Amino acid sequence: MAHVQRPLWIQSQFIRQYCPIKTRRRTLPLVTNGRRCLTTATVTDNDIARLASQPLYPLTLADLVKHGRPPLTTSQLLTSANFTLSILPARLAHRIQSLRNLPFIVVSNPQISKIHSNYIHSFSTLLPWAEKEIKTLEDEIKFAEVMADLVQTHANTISILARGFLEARKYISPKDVTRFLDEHLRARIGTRLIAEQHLALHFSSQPHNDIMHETEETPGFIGVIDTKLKPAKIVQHCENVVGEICELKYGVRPHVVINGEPDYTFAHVPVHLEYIITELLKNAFRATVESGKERESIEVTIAPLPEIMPENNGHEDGDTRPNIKNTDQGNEDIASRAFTKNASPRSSDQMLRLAHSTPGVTIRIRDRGGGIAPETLPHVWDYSFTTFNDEQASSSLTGRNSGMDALNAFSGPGGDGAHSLAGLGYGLPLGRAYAEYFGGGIAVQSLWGWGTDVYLSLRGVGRVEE
Ligand code: ADP
Ligand code: K
Ligand code: MG
Repeated sequence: MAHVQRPLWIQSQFIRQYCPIKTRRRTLPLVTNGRRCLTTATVTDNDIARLASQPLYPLTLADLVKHGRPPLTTSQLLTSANFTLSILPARLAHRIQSLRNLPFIVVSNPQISKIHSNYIHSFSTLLPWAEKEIKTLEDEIKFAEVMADLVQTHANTISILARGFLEARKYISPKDVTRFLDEHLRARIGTRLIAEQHLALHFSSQPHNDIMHETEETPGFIGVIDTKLKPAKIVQHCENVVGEICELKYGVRPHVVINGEPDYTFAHVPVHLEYIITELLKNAFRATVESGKERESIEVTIAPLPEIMPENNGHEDGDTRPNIKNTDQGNEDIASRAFTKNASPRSSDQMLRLAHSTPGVTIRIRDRGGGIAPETLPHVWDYSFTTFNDEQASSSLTGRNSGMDALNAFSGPGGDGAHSLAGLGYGLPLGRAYAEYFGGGIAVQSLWGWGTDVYLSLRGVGRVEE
C-alpha cells in the first residue's frame, strides 16, 4: 500500500485558492498537527467498470447549499461528506473510461497520459471509502484530506490537456477534441465543485483538532457559493485584471461602462462568474484595441431576469432550459438564446432541476471592436480555435506565467495568472461550459464591421434554507 504524505501547503494553498476572500483572510494562519497520510488502494479495471456503471447524479446549485449555512453542526458536516462521497467515485470512473476511449496514440501522449494517471491516483484514494459511510468527525477529517488531494491533483488539468491535444493534433480531429473536452471539462466543473464545496464547509465549520482558525462568519457565503453575489463587482474586478494585461501588451486600455442594475445580487459561484467575465472581457478588449477603437467604451449591461416558476419547467425531453416564451421563432430574442437550447448536447451531469423559482441575470457585453468575420463565426466555439496568430499562440504555451495560466484563471479568484489576452482558443467554449453548468448560457451576436454583443445568462439558486 502506498502512502502519500499530505504536506501543509495543500491546506494553505487550498485556503488561498478556494475559500472566499473574506474567509481566506480570517482563517489564516492555519496550523496542523504534523503529517497525515492518504490511504490508496490498487485500482482494477473491475473497480472502474463497476463504479462507472452507476448513474451520474445531476448536480444542482441547491444541492450545494442544502446542508445549511456554515458553521455546520457535526451531523450536517457528516451528511455533506456522505453526499460528496456518494457522487465522486462514479464520476472519476466515468472520466477514466472516457480518457481510455481516446485513440491509443493520443492517450500515449505524455500530457494526456499524465491526466489519466492523475485520475487513477484520485480514484485509488477514494476507493477505500467507496460504498462506505462516514460516521465520525475523525473520518470526516481524513475524508477532507482526500478531497484536498483531489482538488490539488487536478489543479492544472486544463493546461496539461491543452498542451497534450496540441502535441497530438496530427492524430485527432479538432471536432473530436472539442467533443472530448466539452464532456470532460464540463464533468470536471461538477467534480471540483462538489469536492471544493465539502472542503469549504469543512474549513468554515467548527474548529477541528488539527486546525486553528477563527470561526468568524463570512456573511452570504455557503462554502464556495456567494448567496449575495453582485455581478457588477465581479465585472469591475475583472476589468482591472484584464485592463492591466491589455495595457502591458498594447499600451492602452479601453474603458468599461456598467449600466442596467449594478446593485443586483443573486446566489452563484463567484469563481465561475469571474472566469467567464474575464474571458469575455479579454475578447472584447482585444477586438476593441486591435481595431483601433480604444476610445470607445465597452458597455456591460446587467439585466435581472424575471423569476421562473417550477411548473413552467416540466420539459419531458430533459430540456431543463428555463421556459422563455417565444411567440415568433424567427424573431427570437438573442438573450433568450443564451440559454442552452442551441448549445452542444448536455449530459445528465449538467442538467438544472429548478425546485424553486430561481432568480437569474443576463449580462450583455457590447464592444465596438469590428465584430467577428462570417467565416470565423462557425469556429469560435471549438477548443483551440483562435484568430490570434500562431506565434503568439504557441508562445503562450511556453514560458511560465504564460497564457496557459489564463486557462486556470478559475483556480484562483481574479485569475491573476492570466498574462495573455488571447491565444489558446479556450475562452468561449470553456466560458460557455461554466455558464451552462447550472442552466445558463452564452450567445454571441456579431455585427460584422461594427462590433460584438455577447449575452451571458446565469440562473442562481432559489430561496436558501436558513
Ligand atoms: P481566443 O480569445 O484565445 O482566441 P476564444 O474562444 O475566446 O479564444 O475566442 C475565439 C475567437 O473568437 C477569437 O480568436 C476571435 O477571433 C473571436 N472573438 C471572440 N470574441 C470576439 C469579440 N468580442 N470581437 C471579435 N472577435 C471575437
Ligand atoms: K475558441
Ligand atoms: Mg478569448
